[in-house]
Parts: sequence; C-alpha cells; structure tokens
Amino acid sequence: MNENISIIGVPMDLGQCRRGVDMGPSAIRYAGVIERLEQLKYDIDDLGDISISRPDRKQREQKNKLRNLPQVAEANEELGKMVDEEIKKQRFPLILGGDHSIAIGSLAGISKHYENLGVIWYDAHGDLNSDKTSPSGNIHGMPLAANLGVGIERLTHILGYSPKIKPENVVIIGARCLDPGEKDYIRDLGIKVYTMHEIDLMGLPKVMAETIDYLEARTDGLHLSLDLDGLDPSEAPGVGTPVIGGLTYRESHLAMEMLAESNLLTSAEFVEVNPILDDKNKTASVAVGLIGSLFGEKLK
Ligand code: 4U7
Ligand code: MN
Ligand code: MN
Ligand code: MN
Repeated sequence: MNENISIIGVPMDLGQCRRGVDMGPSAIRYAGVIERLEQLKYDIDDLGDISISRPDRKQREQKNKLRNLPQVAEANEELGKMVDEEIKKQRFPLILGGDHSIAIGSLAGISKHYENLGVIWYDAHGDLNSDKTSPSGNIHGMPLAANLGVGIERLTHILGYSPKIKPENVVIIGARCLDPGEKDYIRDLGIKVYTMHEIDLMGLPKVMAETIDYLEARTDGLHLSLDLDGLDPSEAPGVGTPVIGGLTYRESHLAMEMLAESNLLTSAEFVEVNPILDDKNKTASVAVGLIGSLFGEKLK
C-alpha cells in the first residue's frame, strides 16, 4: 500500500434531501481518522474540506429535474482536479463525504491515471439511475451511472471526458434496494453484483475472494467506494437512506481486511455519514474502524 495518504473532505449535501450529511467529514475527523492512520505510520496530508457553493433561494425554487445540478457538478469538477493532483504526487487519495454524488468527481480525477480502473461499490443501492430513470431526482442515486457514461453530459463529462470506468470492471457488493431501471441496466450491461441474497448464500469471505480475483485479473488500479448504508442500520444508523438487512460490522471489517491483504487498492472514499441522524457519532466511528482495517491494522 502507498505509504502517503491525502485526505480530502467533501461536505456535500446537495445530492440528496436530508440535512446533516455535509457534516460527515467533520464527524469522521472527530472520530479520529488521522490519529488512527498515523498510528499505522502513514504520512498523512489532510487537505481540509473543499468549498461547496450553496444554491440561493431563487435557484432552490427553480424546478429542475436533477436537484442542485449546477452546484453538484461544480463541486465535482473541483474535487476531480484535487484528486488528480494528489495522484500525480504519488499520494493515495482518501475522500470523506458528504453524500455519494461526490464519487463523480473522485473517479473523474482517479480514472485519468488508469486504463482499466476497477471499482468496488459497497452500498445498499446501485446508484445507477440517470435523469431518465431516477425516482427522486437526487444525484446521490446516480454516481455509478454517470461514471459509466450514462446520464446528462454535465455529470458524465466532469473533467471533460467520458466514460470513467467500464461496466466489466465494476463489482457492487451489498445491494438490496435496486430501482427497476437499475435492474434493467445491470442486466443489459452484465455488471457483477453481489446482492444480500448472494452474500447470504455464499458468505462474505467467498464473495470478497471472488471479487478480488476477478478484479486483480483485469484492472490496473482499484477504487473502493464505500457507502455506509451498505452496512446494516443497526450498526451504522447515521445515514440518509437506511435499508434493513445489510452487511454486519464484522463482515465489513473482514471485507476491509481482505482488501488490505490483496494490496490492490489505489484510492478510496467513505460517504453518506450523517451525524444528525446518528447515535453519538457511532457511524463515523464505524467508518474510522473500517478505514483502520482497510489500511492494514491487522497486518502492521
Ligand atoms: B445512495 C434511490 F429511489 N435509488 O435514486 C434514488 F431508492 O448514495 C436511492 O446509495 C438512492 O445513498 C440512494 O433516489 C443513494 C431511491
Ligand atoms: Mn446507498
Ligand atoms: Mn450510494
Ligand atoms: Mn444514502
């Protein structure tokens, strides 16, 4: 694993409707992410939070199909540039959200550096909606689609190119709430998905082993996009769109440990932590624990 980590906070809440997820980066820092990684002897550069411009009242009243599109797109351009710079400096970008719409900017910056970037999407949802299929108009339900080149150009072409990733290089883990349009899309493109059904049948260790083998064989970089709602809400309650029946704390730690052992990871993001909906910063603490495991706490 790269010994140099750059932390970028993205206090974004405009990709969905619930207040508070913009405080996610603070909550994760408060739960001790930097101390945790420094204990593991990483060199940490905390770049702070990027600034998000808020829509004014007039903009809020404009009935757009995609909620807060100009502000979300602009923040993602800025995030993409920052991530690109950190990779040029040979540093590992660790991005803290904020809602999941920020994965559009993360991958815009990361994917420039790889021919075949692999992505693990650890999430209760597919995030594969577009302006055409979205039931909500919330951009946090669209980042995986946008990165695959599906949706409106303002989102698919962040940093001026598209697509960012190929469907065969994506693995979704933990899905249990997929909209009809997302299911069609998964079927048409043959995206690899381990829903909770497969995880129950196979067990998480087998799912992770298959995922790692599959991606190792075909990719030249690996990004983890971890939405805390992939975990069960009993263990990660501070999320905006909880779905019962999720991955446990222990399974998630094992997944992170197996990724650490694989030594394949080149970037990561932890998103959707909402301290207002949380129970005493429990979800941010879970995120920090998972980050510890991901960066090899058990191996070092
Ligand atoms: B998250 C949803 F309709 N699919 O598009 C949508 F169910 O980043 C939820 O995974 C999206 O938390 C959840 O609004 C986005 C809905
Ligand atoms: Mn989700
Ligand atoms: Mn998500
Ligand atoms: Mn969510």
